[in-house]
Amino acid sequence: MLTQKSETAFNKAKDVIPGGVDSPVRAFKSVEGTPLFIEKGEGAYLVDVDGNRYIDFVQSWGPLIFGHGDKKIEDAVIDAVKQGLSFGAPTEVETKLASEICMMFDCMDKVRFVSSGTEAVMSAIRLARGFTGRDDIVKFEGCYHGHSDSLLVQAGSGAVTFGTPSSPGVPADLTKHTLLAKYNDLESVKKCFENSDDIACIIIEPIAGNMGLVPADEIFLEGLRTLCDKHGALLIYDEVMSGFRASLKGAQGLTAVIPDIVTFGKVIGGGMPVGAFGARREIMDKLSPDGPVYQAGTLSGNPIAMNAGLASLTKLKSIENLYSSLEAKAKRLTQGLKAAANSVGIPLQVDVRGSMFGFFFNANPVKNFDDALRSDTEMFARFHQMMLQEGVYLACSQFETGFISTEMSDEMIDKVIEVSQKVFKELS
Ligand code: KE4
Repeated sequence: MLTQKSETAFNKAKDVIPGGVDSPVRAFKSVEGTPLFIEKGEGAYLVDVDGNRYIDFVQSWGPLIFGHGDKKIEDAVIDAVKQGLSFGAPTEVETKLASEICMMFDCMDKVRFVSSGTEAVMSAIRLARGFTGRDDIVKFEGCYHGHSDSLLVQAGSGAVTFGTPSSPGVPADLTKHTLLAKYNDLESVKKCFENSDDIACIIIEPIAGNMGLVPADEIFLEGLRTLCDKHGALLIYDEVMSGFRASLKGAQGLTAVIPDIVTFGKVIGGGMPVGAFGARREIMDKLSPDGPVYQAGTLSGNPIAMNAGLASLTKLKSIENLYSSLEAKAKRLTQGLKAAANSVGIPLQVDVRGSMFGFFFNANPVKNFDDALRSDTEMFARFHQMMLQEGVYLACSQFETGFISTEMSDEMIDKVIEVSQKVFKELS
């Protein structure tokens, strides 16, 4: 693939945007080569400024479950734009989307919209602290919940890719309230409750996607629920990534353990900037203007984004067996990659949850962040670069998750597997 125009564009971008990107993971720092500048998306494909086409397993890091240029979502946005871009006043479409979401989750009577996953999680933490009157929170090594100060501690995703899990600029005075536990390790969580009687909440990605794909064990989630009930803390599921991706109900479609607060993002906006957080009435009514916990946003519930989200959600609900067919494709891909790698002696751990898939260059199963860090990131970087040369656009970090969209056919998946056979052979 010739990528001269991307290289030129990247050099220009670096003059006026830090690192040339508006979000660090896009800089390709943990893999080789120059980030591609994208001209357009078409169904399952991306087209870069040099005219190269790639099958897109990133889908804007999750939102585009229907691929690029979905007609229903596009039409909803175009119709909404004709009414005006933003009013800073309530609109009925916000109520419609809120009702659609609340009726899907037993734990949710109300939901509030914001403009990003970071904002949703930051607000959920403040709400949990306000509701319980406590200051400490428990998070897990390797989980990423956006870049608000309290949570940028031993984060996954971009932060760990750069090997700077706890970012400069975050006051120690703040992060002393953030207790770290080990994913899938209940003893480490019990220790947090021994060390603090001021824990407002536990926040977890119930299906971790920011250390690579690492699902929580059911017995582990049950243990978290029991600990929260015993100590009067709230359980927050961060489903910004897994929401509407692992199943129609996200992780909650796959576990019997019910959280107190849920956060969303990505798919819920259909590709537009949307985040959300919801809970039962007694918790949500603590929020301003009815309650004392302040939270606000100029473009929160923006009608264009709401219409995109509503079109996305309506379509998700209308397709029979949507997630079983997406999961079948995720399994087809990962089993094919595993067989191709193993056939030349390269160990590969793979896993799927609905339309989410992950793989680790690792000889052992990955159950937590320490396991994930033992993966061969050098091998990952070379694999990523060689697959890109063959027109396959994978997440540019070992500590991310891949996605299947409805626009991907078995033939496309089989072609990717065929390409990987060649690449693994060269790598071995
Ligand atoms: P945003 O603020 O990026 O919309 O959402 C933050 C967030 C919160 N919670 C979870 C579980 C998330 O995965 C994210 C964001 N995910 C990353 C990709 N792993 C976004 C990509 C990026 O940072 O550019």
